[in-house]
Amino acid sequence: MGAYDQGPEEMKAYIREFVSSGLVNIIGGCCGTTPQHIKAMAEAVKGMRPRQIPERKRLTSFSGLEPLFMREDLNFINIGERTNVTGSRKFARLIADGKYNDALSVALQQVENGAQIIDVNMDEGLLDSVEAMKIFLHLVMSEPDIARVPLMIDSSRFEVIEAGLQCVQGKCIVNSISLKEGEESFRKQASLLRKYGAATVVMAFDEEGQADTVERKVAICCRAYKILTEEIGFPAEDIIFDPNIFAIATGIKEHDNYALYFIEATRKIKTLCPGVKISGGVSNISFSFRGNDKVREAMHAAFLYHAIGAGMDMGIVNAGMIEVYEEVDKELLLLVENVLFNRHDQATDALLEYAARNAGEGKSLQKDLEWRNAAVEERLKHALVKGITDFIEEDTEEARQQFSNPLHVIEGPLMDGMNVVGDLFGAGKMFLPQVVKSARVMKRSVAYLTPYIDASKEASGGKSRGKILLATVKGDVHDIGKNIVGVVLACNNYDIIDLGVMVSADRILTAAKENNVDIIGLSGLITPSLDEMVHVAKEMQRLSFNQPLLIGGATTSRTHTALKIAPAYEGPVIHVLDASRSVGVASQLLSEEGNVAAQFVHGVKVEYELLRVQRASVSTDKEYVSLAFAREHGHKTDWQSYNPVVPKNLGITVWNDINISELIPYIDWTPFFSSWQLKGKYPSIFRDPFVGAEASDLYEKAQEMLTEIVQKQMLRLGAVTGLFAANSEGDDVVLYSLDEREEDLRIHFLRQQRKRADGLPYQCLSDFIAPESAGFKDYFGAFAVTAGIGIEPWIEAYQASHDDYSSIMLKALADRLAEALAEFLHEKIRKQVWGYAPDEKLGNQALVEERYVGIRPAPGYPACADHTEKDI
Ligand code: THG
Repeated sequence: MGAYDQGPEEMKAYIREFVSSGLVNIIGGCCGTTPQHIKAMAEAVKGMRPRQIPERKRLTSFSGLEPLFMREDLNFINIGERTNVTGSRKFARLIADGKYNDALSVALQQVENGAQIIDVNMDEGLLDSVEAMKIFLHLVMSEPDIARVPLMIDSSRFEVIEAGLQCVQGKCIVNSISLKEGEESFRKQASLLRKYGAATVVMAFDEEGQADTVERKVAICCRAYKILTEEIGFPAEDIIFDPNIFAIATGIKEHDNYALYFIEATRKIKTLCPGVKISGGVSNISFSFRGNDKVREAMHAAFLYHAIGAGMDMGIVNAGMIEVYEEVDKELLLLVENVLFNRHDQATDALLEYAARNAGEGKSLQKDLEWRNAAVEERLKHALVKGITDFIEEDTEEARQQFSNPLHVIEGPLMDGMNVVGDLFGAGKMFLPQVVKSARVMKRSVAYLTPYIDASKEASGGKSRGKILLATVKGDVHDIGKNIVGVVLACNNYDIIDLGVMVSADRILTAAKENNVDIIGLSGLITPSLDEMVHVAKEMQRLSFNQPLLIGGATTSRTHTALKIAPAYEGPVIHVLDASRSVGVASQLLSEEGNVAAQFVHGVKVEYELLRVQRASVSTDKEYVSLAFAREHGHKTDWQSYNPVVPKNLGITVWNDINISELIPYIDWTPFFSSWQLKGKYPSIFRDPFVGAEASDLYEKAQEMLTEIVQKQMLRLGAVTGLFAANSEGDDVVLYSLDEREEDLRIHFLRQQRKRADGLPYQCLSDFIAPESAGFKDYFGAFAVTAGIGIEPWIEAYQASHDDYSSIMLKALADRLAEALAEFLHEKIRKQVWGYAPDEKLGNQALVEERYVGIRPAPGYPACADHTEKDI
């Protein structure tokens, strides 16, 4: 409470009111507090009880710049192991050479590859570990892309840990303390960590050394748990036990059960020590196979799979190299699990033999085709799951001859295959491009069967699970996401009525009525679509619709849906986060089972109501300043010291002779992957433990299609640029005619009005163009591009051959090419046409990062949010 402007008596009244409202825990005075004020505070609260702090379920939580909450239902947490001088030769060399900045990139790579925490270890004999820890952590803290994740300070020397604790912000994890030097030292260290507010790993060591049996692991952890929670007051959720992962398959018989013991101990500790988490150094397990990454990764994948099942919560891993359990070669997996579970005496030898055999090449072609020897049902299933179209017609024909009814081919092996795909996708083990490829196989097979089915006068296709109407709303032309949802739903046997893009509320609702649809789904990518969706919802209310309304697309959110769309319509309104959720949502909504649908709808209603209440309580009402005030406090440029470069060519240029092949180097690939719902940055996405393989495959297919686009001239480009003399006039920019004598056009920009900190300008793009009063003309450019001319016949052809994969691929590439064309032209303008940066030399990455001089704001985006200016 500020005391300057309040006398003690005034303050007393305030405090009484606040305290009785139950909102205040602690009272204190800041500026201007006098002893009288303090006395008044004491008197004000005399006889009052402190607020009862509500009981909250305590989650394990850590933080970097961002918090990391370990919810019960949360997946396993990856801790990056490579910033460890004993765990990575590369990192060790960089630190030894004092190349700390390069060493930082090791940390960044771990984060980009999915590490949610970074383990830092500087324990090396020749290193001043305290100093190295300090320098490195300080650098990490200044790198927000790394510092956003919590840190794990890894050292067996407590002074290194303490030095580290003094460098980090947020709540980190100490790795580790233990009972190896007895209880007294353990207590002392734990109490100190408590003061620093850190969580800690506790190794299963005691005065006798490392615990290597289940009994000792469990006993030591329980002993530590008792001391920590009962004596030190260390919160259970801040304790992470590490029951020791040791190398197996070492050839020493005593080591053969180490994996089993860890897993068993994990299970026991989790029940005996409520609230704690379990971690371990995963790569330790495979030390015997150093040099054979394939075997090591398989061991890690299998070990994690079973250890997580037993309750392991987190692990120190090489974040870029986690194999998916399901993806491990089955032969290898069996050998690995025989070793992990010590199933027989020859298990290690068998794995060693495999490792020797597979030291060199990957799979042979022959092996790739082995699946062709299986029964036809299996082949169909395999083709579906793997998305292979090569043999689909011949296999379908063979199946058709075997089955008494062609419909049974669909209802049998094809649906079985699609169910596998659906399950894997739903579980996050398969990714969108794979699903779309599977759908292509399905459609090709169904198309082959359809004439036979018609001939046998059966109803066509599987039994429909319901009719869903999809549309991109009026004002929006984006449809890649919506098409994907359509494909995913269609291969789950929903009938899809896709009205395309730019669809008015009226058309949507008329079509919904005519077709008697079960669900209406709206999609949108740009901000104005949100208002249009609200409008559709209102119309549904007015016209007494009752079907569920699904909301999806890049601009949409659960919060917006709950706050703005759902209140407009009494029927169910549900935000669908991405294509993988659409099937789950649709199947619950249309479930005929008991009250599944009613319960689901009720659940969403409650959730959205909660969101609305939360929003209302933390008033997010933004404060705005008046336009006059904002204008007065705009960005001030010293025009007298500015000398605009006169463009070499003023006026309009139509670009007719750009080749698509010239644009390829300008493609920004990251959004391409995100349009396929693969999350990650190009190129590190290729090393992503989850989507890496799929991303590589997708990229390869994209390259093939780009070659085809160039060779067959599938797409034509269109581009117009213009450079004009200009002056600003308030928030407007006036463009002059070519002779620069008269005003030709006026462009209107919006000025920031959201309240900013004192001294910060309320900017408008016009602030960056010289006003007439500067005494000279400034310049302004504009452009429009497309890379989609001639795309329609190709899309139609793909659709006709049931190839959604290629259809989506072509659209996604055309989108990237349009962006690349903008990038390409902007560079031409800077270097040649305007010519203010003739010597600029930037690679693609630097262009993506906008490291050039000048900006390229787009109408509809924050710098000039007004879409209506596009017409001008
Ligand atoms: N428990 C706890 N902390 C730990 C461990 C543990 N910290 C260190 C270690 N064990 C976990 N970290 C690693 C890091 C790397 C490797 C193994 C464990 C590793 N590195 C490759 C190798 O040695 O073959 C190096 C390859 C390279 O140089 O590129 O395997 O158990 N609490």
